[in-house]
Amino acid sequence: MSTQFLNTSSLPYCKGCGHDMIAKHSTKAMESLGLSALDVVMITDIGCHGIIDKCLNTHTVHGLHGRSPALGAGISFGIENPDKKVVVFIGDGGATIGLQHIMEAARLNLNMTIVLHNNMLYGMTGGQTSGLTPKGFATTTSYDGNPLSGYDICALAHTAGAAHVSRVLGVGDISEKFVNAFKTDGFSLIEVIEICPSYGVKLNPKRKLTEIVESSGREIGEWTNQRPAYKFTQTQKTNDLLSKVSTIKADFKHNLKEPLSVVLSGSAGEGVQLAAAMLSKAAMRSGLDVTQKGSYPVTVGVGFSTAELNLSPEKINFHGINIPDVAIITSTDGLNHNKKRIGHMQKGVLYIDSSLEVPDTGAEVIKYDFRSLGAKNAALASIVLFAVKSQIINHESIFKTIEEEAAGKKLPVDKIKKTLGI
Ligand SMILES: Cc1ncc(C[n+]2csc(CCOP(=O)(O)OP(=O)(O)O)c2C)c(N)n1
Ligand code: SF4
Repeated sequence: MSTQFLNTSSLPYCKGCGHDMIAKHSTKAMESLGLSALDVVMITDIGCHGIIDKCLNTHTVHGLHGRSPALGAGISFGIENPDKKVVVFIGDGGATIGLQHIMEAARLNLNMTIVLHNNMLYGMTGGQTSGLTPKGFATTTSYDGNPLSGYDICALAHTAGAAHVSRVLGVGDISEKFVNAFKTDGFSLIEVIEICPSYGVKLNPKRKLTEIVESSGREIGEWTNQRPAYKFTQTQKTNDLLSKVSTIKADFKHNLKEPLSVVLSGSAGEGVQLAAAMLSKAAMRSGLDVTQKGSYPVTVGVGFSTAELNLSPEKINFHGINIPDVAIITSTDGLNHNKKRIGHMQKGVLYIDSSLEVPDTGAEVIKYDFRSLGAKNAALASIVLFAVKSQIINHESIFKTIEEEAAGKKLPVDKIKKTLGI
């Protein structure tokens, strides 16, 4: 296993960027603690500091802006081996955006370290003020100096309950400061005050880091809380979530030679998603692989309801559907929601309620009066008709699925059988 954490000494930052020194000294600290690269999960955030990922030999995860502490927390919860380390790299911008995530990790005293790259502005997007920009520090959104004080993140994390918090000037070899943070049992945060030459230096010429920190009323130092690190105490653990997923035994056969995409669409409240689920499960018990995705407005009781299904004799690696092979439309809402892509169908089949005007399409059109069975039964009737006409799966597999999976829902199976003559 590699004991070297960085795979290059030429890091991808602008010349003189404080991030360079943090990357080198923090990884030097990990090496000096005898950690091996694969003992460490590094979670990086959005921002210039985050482009370090590719230079690390550790496990790396790149988070959304401000969310790397939440990812770190999740990983920390899941790690049982105390010899593994969770280290989060974040900028002052990300720390502002995700402040609550940092506070929660500190409050719980989770086993993880946050390395806060405080260059006092948003580097990657052009030098804007962040919530940690000190009072008086000039940025591209406050040329005359920030009129407000930045958050004192060390005080916040300390009062939230962090085991170890430190504020360090990014000058000289600070690897020992990192050692103190990394060897903490519980939550540690190390705020390194550093500078971005591209914006910070240009906008604040001749200012020294020490003077910037002092004039903003902040102290360099470390603060501790004597309290135990968070321990996961839940007694009934689920080790493998997949083991809880029931498997469907294939007790029917299918006639599908290649993947088929199906869009079923009608109106909200008319059982479209349930019918799609019955079709999915019937296809699965016929030995097919299936994906199902539902979409409907946030106001779930009105408007369209669309289900997108992929049925395949092989493993499905991509579940997106642009132009479907089969469209099944049971109401005006469903038609309006899918008119455009039905118009793009050059082949395939459109099953459509006979009350609807058939749009221009290259698909074969099969009309049926699904709604004559009642609006709430139209979607179910349509998938049965699809099974009967296409012969891809045996329609009996749908009735068997309903019997086993939706018995309590009193679906009108007999009525559908009678109407369709099966
Ligand atoms: C939620 C969110 N808001 C804004 C952005 C745009 N954005 C990308 S990088 C960045 C600045 C990053 O600054 P900082 O976190 O201090 O890191 P630095 O670039 O200084 O290392 C911003 C605002 C984003 N990606 N996500
Ligand atoms: S823009 Fe600033 S923070 Fe980003 S790499 Fe360059 S010097 Fe560093």
